[in-house]
Amino acid sequence: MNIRDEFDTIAAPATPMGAGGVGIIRISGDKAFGIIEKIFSNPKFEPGKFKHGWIMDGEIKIDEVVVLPFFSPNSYTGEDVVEIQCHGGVNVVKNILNLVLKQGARMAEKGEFTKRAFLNKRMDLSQAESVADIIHSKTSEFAKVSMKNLSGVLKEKINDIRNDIFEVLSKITAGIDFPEDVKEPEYSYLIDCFENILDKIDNVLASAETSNIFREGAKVTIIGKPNVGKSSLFNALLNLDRAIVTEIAGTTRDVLRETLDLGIPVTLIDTAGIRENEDVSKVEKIGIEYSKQSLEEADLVLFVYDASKGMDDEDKEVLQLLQDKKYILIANKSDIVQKQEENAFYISAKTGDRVEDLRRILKAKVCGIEPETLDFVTNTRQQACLKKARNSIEQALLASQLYELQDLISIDVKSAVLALDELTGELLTDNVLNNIFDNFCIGK
Ligand SMILES: Nc1nc2c(ncn2[C@@H]2O[C@H](COP(=O)(O)OP(=O)(O)OP(=O)(O)O)[C@@H](O)[C@H]2O)c(=O)[nH]1
Ligand SMILES: [Mg+2]
Repeated sequence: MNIRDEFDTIAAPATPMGAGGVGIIRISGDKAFGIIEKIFSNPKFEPGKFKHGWIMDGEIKIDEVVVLPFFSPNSYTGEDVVEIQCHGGVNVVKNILNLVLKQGARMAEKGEFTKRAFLNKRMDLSQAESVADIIHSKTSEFAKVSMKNLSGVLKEKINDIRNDIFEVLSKITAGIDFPEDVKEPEYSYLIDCFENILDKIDNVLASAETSNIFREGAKVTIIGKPNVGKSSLFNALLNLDRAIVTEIAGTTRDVLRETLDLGIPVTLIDTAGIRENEDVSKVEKIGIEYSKQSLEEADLVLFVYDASKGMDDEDKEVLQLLQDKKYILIANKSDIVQKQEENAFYISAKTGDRVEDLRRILKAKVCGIEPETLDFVTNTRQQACLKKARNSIEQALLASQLYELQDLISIDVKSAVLALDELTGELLTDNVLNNIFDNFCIGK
């Protein structure tokens, strides 16, 4: 995708191509009104008023439509925009789009409408990126928090940090440029400022892991020795009879994966019971190997043992495999035990007792913080920019503690500003920009 200096007029279907109630074709650019006037039966437009009429190919009626005019700069892209709402059939949309292209529009590339919105300063880059997040979000909660980004929550936080950095930078620069008139700022003042800024950056970065899990989802693997009720728990959490459950040890052989929507998309993984003894068949052995492999990719492990039998040496051997993993210790079959130990989470996969509690705990463990309390998200690109800014400010802080020349300190402070400008899109290369908008779909 190229960034064009002079924007030509672009068009694309804004709704997915398929049969539907309505189809929308969006046109943006200087020629948007010129084009619609040539193909529409009722072409006198006023701001805020939609028009009803026919799309015409010469004398031939193509479709009965409603046209929505948006006059620059009050539109999504900031340019003149026209939206044609037609009947939602693939061929109707195609026919109208072809007419629009024939009149001089060019087919839009992926994300080009949003890119124009960004280049025309209708939104900053964090907002434009949240548009892609909203489109691609796997859960409704992620869509909600992305919407907060779109309304500018992250943008405000970053601007606030940037202003703080800029203020220090101005004071240092004034001292350097006008040594006779302006005293250079005290080092103790600089140290305070930098510490303050680091706190603010850390605050934004604190939600990074949660943001990533929100976006990518998390993998939760159920592990334990045979017959403890892993597959029963898998089914109970999913509320679905998905895995085979029997009283025979070694029932599950393959790794089973299902999506569990907890607000964050969780991939729940059921595995073969792990045991190391002579009479394990070839097939079961392979299953056990898979179980161990799927441990490696797990963000969180549900370690299950049979509470009615207590934790024995075989359970402990499996537990050994979890040394560096985040896990929850689950004592299953609570319906047939008398006494409960304190350090495990008692549950009955069979009766469903405490399954709902487990879902809640699981979500909290995976997220780190309650996703409902999240009021913005960051993506890995933004996190990288923030970390770059953080490093520079940390350098500046160190240098200030060592009373280094303020001229030198200002170099780090400037790089921090640049890193934040890269985040918001003030400073961007074509490559970065194209990468971002390639994640969009046509028509957005
Ligand atoms: N009483 C009771 N029985 C349970 C519970 N959960 C599972 N069971 C029984 O325990 C047996 C084994 O259950 P599974 O879910 O197949 O156990 P698993 O850990 O997947 O076993 P493998 O796949 O062989 O490793 C079955 O007979 C289940 O009905 C429970 O909470 N209470
Ligand atoms: Mg099983």
